[in-house]
Amino acid sequence: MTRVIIDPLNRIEGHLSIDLEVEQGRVVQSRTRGDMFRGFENLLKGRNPVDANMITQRICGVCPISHGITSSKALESAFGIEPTIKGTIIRNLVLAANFIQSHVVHFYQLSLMDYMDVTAVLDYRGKDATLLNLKGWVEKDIQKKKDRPDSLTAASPFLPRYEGEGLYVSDASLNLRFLSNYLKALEIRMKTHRMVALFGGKVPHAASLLPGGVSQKVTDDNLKEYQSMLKEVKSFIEEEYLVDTAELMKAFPEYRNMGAFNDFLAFGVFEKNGIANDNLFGGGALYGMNRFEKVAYNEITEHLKYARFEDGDPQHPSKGRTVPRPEKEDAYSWAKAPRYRGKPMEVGPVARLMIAYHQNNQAVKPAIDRFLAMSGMTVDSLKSTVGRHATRAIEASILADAIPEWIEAIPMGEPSRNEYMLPDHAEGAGLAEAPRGALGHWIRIRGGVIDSYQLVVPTTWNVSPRDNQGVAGVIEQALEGIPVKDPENPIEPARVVRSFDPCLACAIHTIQGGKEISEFRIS
Ligand code: NFE
Ligand code: MG
Repeated sequence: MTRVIIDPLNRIEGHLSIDLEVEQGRVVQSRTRGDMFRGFENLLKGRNPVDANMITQRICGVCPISHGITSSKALESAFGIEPTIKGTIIRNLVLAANFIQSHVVHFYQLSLMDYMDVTAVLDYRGKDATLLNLKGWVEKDIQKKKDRPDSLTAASPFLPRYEGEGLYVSDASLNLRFLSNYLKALEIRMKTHRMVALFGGKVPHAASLLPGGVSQKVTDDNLKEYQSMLKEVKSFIEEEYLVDTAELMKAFPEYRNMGAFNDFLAFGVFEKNGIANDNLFGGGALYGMNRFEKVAYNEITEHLKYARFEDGDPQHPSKGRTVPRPEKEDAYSWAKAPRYRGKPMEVGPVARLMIAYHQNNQAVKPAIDRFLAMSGMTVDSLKSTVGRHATRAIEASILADAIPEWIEAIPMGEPSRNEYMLPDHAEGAGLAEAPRGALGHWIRIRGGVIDSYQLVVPTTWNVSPRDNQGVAGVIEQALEGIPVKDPENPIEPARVVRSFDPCLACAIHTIQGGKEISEFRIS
């Protein structure tokens, strides 16, 4: 048996390590360890309930909009109010731009380096100024490392990397296409951030999201600017992002059967034309593409046996507690283990798209079918390591298509926000989706302040440790059985884990305070 530890797994959000036992070249056991303790659920206690809106966004810089909207929903449900239609559509515009931003950066900046060969640029003989620029820089940086072997890196962040025979794309033109789009994606990310800021007030943490709707005005100017950036973003998605993920699926056929999971959960998101309960992506629990049910929200629990928190029976989040126990025996992760009807469930773009496919959702299924026809893939292949990347591109294209309809439906003369009154005693739940999957916030208000605030976040579902029955989490199960050809260069598990787009900042959302580690003086 060989023990393979990837610690930390880089190019993800937050701190995660992967601990594998490998026998005869295959993973026989895996553990995902969330390695940091934070504390947001606890620091919300005793505060004005509306603070949750701003504080939960600070859990993460990648999906703050989802936290801002989901906490607004939790507060609305506690306050007994609804958001306005106009406010709901504006939230959709902000959230859709944030989804596209998150998906694009995940594929191009965080994942593609597992597949493309950046050194292919050294053989580039064409005239594209950006590629020539990149080539010059890579050459210079590699030379610098040769001249000064003590320098830490050459051509970072592209190198160093896992090495081995045939690990990376060998086709020169595909490598150049990937590389050029890696650079273009940085521009697209900037544009999508601007789209968020137009109606969110700023990025990454939006100021305009409030219970009852939004505080931002809709004007001809901000609408036009948003629409013009959307046009550029949409052509990038259609001409580059969809094609690149299809090419990835073709180039790495072994990954079309690797890292799959079969049970899916989604809470639903993007109210069509701002109408409550009529979502572009519907919610549900789907088992193996055939058994489907509406989500029974009381069936969500969090297990604590292997998490670094005080033990207790599995609890629904409305009754959940977050009491850190760093030294607890057998505990190996700061992530709790969420379960639905006692089972681990994959959340995220694959879950949303598989549920839509199963429901024959006419706003979503045609886009999936178009991708399958263009790429020659099957729907099952989307539930895989390379397929997960494609589902994000498909989702981005669906959003880019849906946004103009929502804009048409904005009731311009109506208010963006309904008023609210702070209740003394109340409970509420906010249920929506973040780029990485189903997101829930549960609040209890006592004496006008927050008595309890619990979040169950997408990555917590996917990266969960074992539950009280010893059943492994989604990523842990997805890793079991996969090959690891070279334990010194464990690229297969890294690819599988990154395909889930984990964000440990979100998953643990709980700050270790008070301990001085070292002192720095900056002069
Ligand atoms: Ni920090 Fe997040 C998303 C949330 S986590 S990125 O998407 O909620 O899984
Ligand atoms: Mg939590």
